[in-house]
Amino acid sequence: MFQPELETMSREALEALQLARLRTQLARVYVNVPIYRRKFDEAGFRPEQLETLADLARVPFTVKDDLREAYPFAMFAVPQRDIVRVHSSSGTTGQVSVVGYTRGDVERWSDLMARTLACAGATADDVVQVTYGYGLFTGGLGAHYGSERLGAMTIPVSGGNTARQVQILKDFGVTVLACTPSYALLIAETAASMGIDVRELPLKIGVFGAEPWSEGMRKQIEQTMGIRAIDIYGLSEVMGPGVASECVHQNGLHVFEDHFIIEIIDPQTMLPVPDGEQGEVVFTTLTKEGIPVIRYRTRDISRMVPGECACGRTFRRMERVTGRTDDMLIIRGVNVYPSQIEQVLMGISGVAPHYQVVLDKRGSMDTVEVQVEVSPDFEFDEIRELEALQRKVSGAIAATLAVSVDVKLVEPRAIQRSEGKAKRVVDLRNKGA
Ligand code: DLL
Repeated sequence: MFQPELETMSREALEALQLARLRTQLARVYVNVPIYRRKFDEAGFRPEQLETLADLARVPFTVKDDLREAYPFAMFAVPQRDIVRVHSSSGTTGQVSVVGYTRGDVERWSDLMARTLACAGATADDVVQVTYGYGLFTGGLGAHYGSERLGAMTIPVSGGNTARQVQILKDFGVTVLACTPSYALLIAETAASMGIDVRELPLKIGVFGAEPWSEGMRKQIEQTMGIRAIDIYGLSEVMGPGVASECVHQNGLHVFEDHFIIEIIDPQTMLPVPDGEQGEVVFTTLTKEGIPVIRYRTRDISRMVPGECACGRTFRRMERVTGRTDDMLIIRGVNVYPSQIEQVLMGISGVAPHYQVVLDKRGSMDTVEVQVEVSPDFEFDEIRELEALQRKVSGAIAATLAVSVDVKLVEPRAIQRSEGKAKRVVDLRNKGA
């Protein structure tokens, strides 16, 4: 563990720490951030009314639109001269949210990312290839600072140029790869085409995140690369990567609760769900100075994992994020996340882990088509086998998700590869508009 005294704190001590930090944080944002003052006033809440952690339920939520309206800097809680770094969310539509870090924030973030890497089993002896993008995206610099803080040899490659990624992986004796899970697959695929078997390289750990991925995808990556693949989670608005991470037991992601309070709510009623049930993840930052967020609705769907973890960390665990409420498809009344479709596909031999869900319109009817590549060794010209495989895939989706969708098998490499976050849903419904 990178900070064992903090990571194994008793729940009692942890909750006392959270309460003290929460009080300070609420008082600070009330004084320094007009948007929070207005929201608290409208809700009739004053920071000094917070007596227990449960009182947090009385504090208004913060949503993405608050940050968008505050674009670029209106939610910063410190004078601009105290900000030493800016990142932004990777929002593809509309205004992005901009986040600012004080020197102290960068310090704490580095610690939390060192914690994340240690959680994954990395030490100062490791060689870490940082393949998350460097830039406004938080992935690259976040992992970079954490790796240096851990004392590992850090290779700042950033994303892209996949053949070079493979070369470095091999030549530099890389032991830890940090990138999105979908890019890890592309790296493995590219290595194979270069005649390199990743399983024979020193690589042993992957710290993968920034997009939803299924257990099936994990197995696939672990087998193809001969590594342990660890799920790491975070978001720019809350800090970047380093909010929660799996440990080597790979059973839920430990939320770094000394810095973040997690709540799971029902997105319709906005009330907490019963313990262990699925809902929208909400975070409150306890130590962030630049841009603290209070009860920030992430739109990510998860649930808390009950029980203690064998690793000894006392931080509670959240289950892998299934998807975002924005990405949820409603197919003939059934709610489906792309990652659930992925999980089904991963269990079928003959198809490759490359897929896209295409939404379109036929007349006034919405249509959903799952496009998935057949495995490279599959005979694409064998029409009968192709049809059989197609029936198998749609049958498996219908059986598991209780919804029937059109399935189109495509040739190997027909689905566009991504060097960062994979695009799983393609929406063609308004293409003419
Ligand atoms: O993706 C931060 C990050 C970088 C996390 C590198 C992990 C590794 P954003 O670009 O702001 O920040 O996107 C945040 O990505 O709300 C989730 O929807 C999704 N996401 C992040 N990690 C995971 C994960 C970074 N492990 C948004 N599983 C979040 C599923 C994830 N979804």
